[in-house]
Amino acid sequence: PFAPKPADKFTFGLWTVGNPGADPFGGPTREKLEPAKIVELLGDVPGVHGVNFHDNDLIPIDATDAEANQIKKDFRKALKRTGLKVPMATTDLFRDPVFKDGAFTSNDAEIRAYAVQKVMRAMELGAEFGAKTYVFWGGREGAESDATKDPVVAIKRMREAIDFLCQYSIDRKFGYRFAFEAKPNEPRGHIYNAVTGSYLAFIQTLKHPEMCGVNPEMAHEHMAGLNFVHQVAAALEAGKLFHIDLNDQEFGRFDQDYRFGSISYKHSFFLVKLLVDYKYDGLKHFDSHAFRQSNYDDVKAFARGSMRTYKILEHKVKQFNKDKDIQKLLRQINRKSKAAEQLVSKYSKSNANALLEREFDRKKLAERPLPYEELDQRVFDLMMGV
Ligand code: DIG
Ligand code: MN
Ligand code: MN
Ligand code: MN
Repeated sequence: PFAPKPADKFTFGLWTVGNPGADPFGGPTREKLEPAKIVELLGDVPGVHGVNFHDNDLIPIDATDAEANQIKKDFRKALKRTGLKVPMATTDLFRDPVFKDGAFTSNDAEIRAYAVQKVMRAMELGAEFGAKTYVFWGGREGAESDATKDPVVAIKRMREAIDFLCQYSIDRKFGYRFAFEAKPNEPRGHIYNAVTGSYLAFIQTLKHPEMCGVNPEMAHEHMAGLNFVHQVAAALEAGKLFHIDLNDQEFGRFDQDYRFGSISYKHSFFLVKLLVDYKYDGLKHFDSHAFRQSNYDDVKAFARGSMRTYKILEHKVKQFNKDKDIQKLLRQINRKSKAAEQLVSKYSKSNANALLEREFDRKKLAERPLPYEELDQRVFDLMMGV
């Protein structure tokens, strides 16, 4: 049981299962694999839907045209052999030193223009492989010292770039939906648009808000000390959950990009419950990587485990939604009142007057039982399989 299938739309980035295990205090512990080899590795893991890439995960920034064509040829062959799709593409606007002070928000107009050009070319590359979702993670859009950049100007520069690129996507008929990914810090001391909510606000100020949504990442909202499920709920409710980066993270740490469900079972359970209850049928991308100690066999176990964990939590959600005790408690804690609901559901002068006249027994209302200890322990039992 818990076997994933392509219809689950689980995806991995070339940079996730291909992560060679380096960290700020140590070099790589795994050999660097060519893109085609990474596709083959994912092909060995049953049930994967697709593989995503940054432009430079696939084509190194200094590759010659001949090298680029060879890489694409090998990559395409591996995709054909494994049946994997390429549903999402994105741009590396963070690794190269030219972006050391930002890309779209750089203080240098030449660099801002170069960043937009780089995205245009990367959108073309993604479209070549059928990607329909384009992610923007502004890893370098930020500051260490606010002496260096006016944060209001930074927002305007970001908007200028995105409005331009939306129009470019429309003109080229790429059919992309843009998904913005927030992160509060790292690698910059502070990153602009720090949380998913910031992007939900930013989208409303764009020329083409309809083609723009968000790509919330669990580790990133947890780094900001937020409840990831509530951030995703806000995106869902706004019809803006265009993509999601699943992983895990200890609160208050650097970006750990742990395997999904490996740290916080409860938050992961309620995230899957939200996606199941609201029938999210989008891509489920594991933006995470195996431990530095793992070899590539264990990386495959990481990929298998990511999807299996999700399927197990899906099964737990079904149990939760069927559990008699839990459902009875949920009915009990939600009190209906036709009269009260009618009054506030639609404003009218008469409703306003009636509401002002209405008597509320505050003391009685405050005494209504809310057996939340009872309820929360049912979740614990469920999670622990007792
Ligand atoms: C980091 O969480 C970012 C980059 O890996 C990439 O740009 C994006 C795509 O999911 N996530
Ligand atoms: Mn130190
Ligand atoms: Mn991350
Ligand atoms: Mn991510």
